[in-house]
Amino acid sequence: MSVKALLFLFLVAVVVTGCDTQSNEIASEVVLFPQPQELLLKGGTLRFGKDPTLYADPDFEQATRWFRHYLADGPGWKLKTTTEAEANIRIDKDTTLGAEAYRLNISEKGLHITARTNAGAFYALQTLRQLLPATFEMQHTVPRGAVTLPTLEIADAPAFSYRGMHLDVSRHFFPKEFIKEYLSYLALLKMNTFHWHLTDDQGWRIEIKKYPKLTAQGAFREETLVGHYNDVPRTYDDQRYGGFYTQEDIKEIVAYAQSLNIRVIPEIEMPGHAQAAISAYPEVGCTGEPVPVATEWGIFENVFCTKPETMQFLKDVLLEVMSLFPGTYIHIGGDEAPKTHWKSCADCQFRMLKEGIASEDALQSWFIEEIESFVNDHGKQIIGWDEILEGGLAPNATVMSWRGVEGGIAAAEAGHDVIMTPTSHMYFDYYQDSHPEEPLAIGGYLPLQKVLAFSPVPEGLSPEASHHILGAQGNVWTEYMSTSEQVTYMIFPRMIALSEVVWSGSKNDPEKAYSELLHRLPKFQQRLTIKGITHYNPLQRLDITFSLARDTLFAIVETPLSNATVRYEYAEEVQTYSAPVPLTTSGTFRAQMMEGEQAVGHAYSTHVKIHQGIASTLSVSTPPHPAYDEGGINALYNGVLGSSERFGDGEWLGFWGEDIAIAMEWNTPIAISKVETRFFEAKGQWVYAPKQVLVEWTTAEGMKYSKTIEVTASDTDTSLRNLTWNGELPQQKIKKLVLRIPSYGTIPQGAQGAGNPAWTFLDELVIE
Ligand code: TNX
Repeated sequence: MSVKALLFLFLVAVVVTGCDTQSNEIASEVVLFPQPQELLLKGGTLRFGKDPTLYADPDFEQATRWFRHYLADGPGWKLKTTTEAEANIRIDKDTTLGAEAYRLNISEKGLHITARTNAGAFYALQTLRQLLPATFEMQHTVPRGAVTLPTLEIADAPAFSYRGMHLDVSRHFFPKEFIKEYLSYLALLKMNTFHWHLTDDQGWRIEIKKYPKLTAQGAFREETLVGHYNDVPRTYDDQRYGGFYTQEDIKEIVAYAQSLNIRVIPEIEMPGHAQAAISAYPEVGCTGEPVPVATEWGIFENVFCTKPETMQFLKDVLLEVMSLFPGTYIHIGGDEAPKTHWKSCADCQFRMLKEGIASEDALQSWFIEEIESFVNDHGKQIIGWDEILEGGLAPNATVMSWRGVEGGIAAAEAGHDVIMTPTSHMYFDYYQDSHPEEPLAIGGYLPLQKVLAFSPVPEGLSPEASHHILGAQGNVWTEYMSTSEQVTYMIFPRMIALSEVVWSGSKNDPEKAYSELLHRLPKFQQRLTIKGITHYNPLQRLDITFSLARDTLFAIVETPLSNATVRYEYAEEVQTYSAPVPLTTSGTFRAQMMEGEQAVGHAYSTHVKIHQGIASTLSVSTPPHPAYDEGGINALYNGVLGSSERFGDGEWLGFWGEDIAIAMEWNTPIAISKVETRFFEAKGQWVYAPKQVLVEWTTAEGMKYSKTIEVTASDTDTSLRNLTWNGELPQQKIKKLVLRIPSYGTIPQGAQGAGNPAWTFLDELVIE
């Protein structure tokens, strides 16, 4: 641990009073999110009174305006401007500081902030905001009395220049008021970029004056899928749904974002995810056939054509978009564009012939480059999803690496700027807890801890390439979030962890950082609660792992805070958890957090299956992919099956595109009556089960046999496929069993992720 970190730990342990003379609010610690780079508590206090006075450098007018409103709206204080000598709060310019850096010095005499830019001054004020009581977030009808602040020195600056949050408003539409709310959350956590996903197959949400039907028609769908995409059969709600932002709305939001030092990056998806636009103007597609605005999720073959008229249409759209968004970046999508229509389209084929383009993938590159040069000519830069790397990257493009970090690495090494948003760590539409009552989500599993452990700069990247990693972003795809409450539930507290990664920096010891974050979290939760923001509470979660020690299986229950009590039920006994529980018979292990006799949070239950595989020595030819290896190979023979809703929990292991061989050996040969395992199948997330598995076995006498077994559909779960082999094994005792599991291969055309390698997810190898 560094000296700085030690000092910090010591300092946060010092309790400082933050009490209100009027209401005698209880003392609290200095807790800041994201954590500042340097914080030194001086041990004294400053009474910070009603109607404080301010002197600020005129360049910080915007930041101080925000603060004036904050004090007027919350505690009901007037912030009066005065002379440098008299002011309680002074904000001075220091040209030696970094662009977004600031210093905050609270002494017995007053507050002194220094910054180089308005952004730095604004972040200093966000820090001050978090030092003030959380109740200041509420409107006070009677102005609040003075508060006491700790004397301290903070020197702070962000680790990354790109600190982003995304929001998909196409799959579900969120009104302008909520977008502003969302922006205010970003500001509180010193995030500086809002990636606004404005168009997709399920709705076009930005008014374009030249093409009014884009919103008049393209912003509304006839109905929406109910439940999960994987449900069989799919059902729909029979409700017309939609909405859009007028250009006036957009201007208002952009101006509001600017007042919070947030740049807004609009995303206009092309050439794929374009069905809503094509429904409004069928002629911009390849076939000219009318199509409806999509009513379910997925990828669709109706993509923008490459004919001259469509290219002109897109440029016209972009012209209006560029005039509305003053920032440098325009996101043009570029992901998941099936080339089916391009292959049979005379216009696209003619374009290929004329321009000497060899394949449809290369045609996509041509398309992106054409759009890029148009955008560049207007003084702006494009960002695209990492698919834009395929077939050659547009010369000045910034890449958003989402399918993993590999695309980001390749782009950074080729000298392009990169923003890291891998599904494994940055997809806030994935589940965040494993209890069965968690609200329906797209799938996957991304607990808070994993977000906090993310390191935007991949290990081993050269220093030059590392400079191209601008930062990271949390993605909020809203297929399964129809209300703003669902959105806030999914982003809080994961966005807090993200802010710690991109502002405070990657964590050297993620486990320790997580435990510290949990201890600090209640202070922030209080602020969320006061603001009426729905959020997930990780302090009530249980983390249950099943682990082998000396051939015995143990259930280990961990609670976020060490003093929590857990009651468990297993083999018909109910007990208070005090140490790992040995599991000797198959059955259900249930656990529940308790406060006295009161159950807290949710009940967790796991079915444990004691089988012969547990006592084997198991090895795997290829390690699981680091993004999905939480349980380690232990997960394959620890008596516990993974969830049928969430691949990526501690029990599922993910392999990306590789064939896998798993060997199990027994010191004392055993008789086997059944071999069973399960594969996850979530095609929308590129997870495919293999079609067949080869089983090889060696008898005690050293004879070798093999057999190919078909993988079959599960009767109970559409997201699972089974491998079951029973009743056929010879009577001999077996000492070694090998399962050769081929990857499904390349994802077929027309499916989500087409052309990419499929993932294989498997949980337990049950040997009976
Ligand atoms: C993939 S991320 C998509 C989105 C989906 C998302 C769901 C990306 C570039 N494309 O269209 O909403 O997965 O997690």
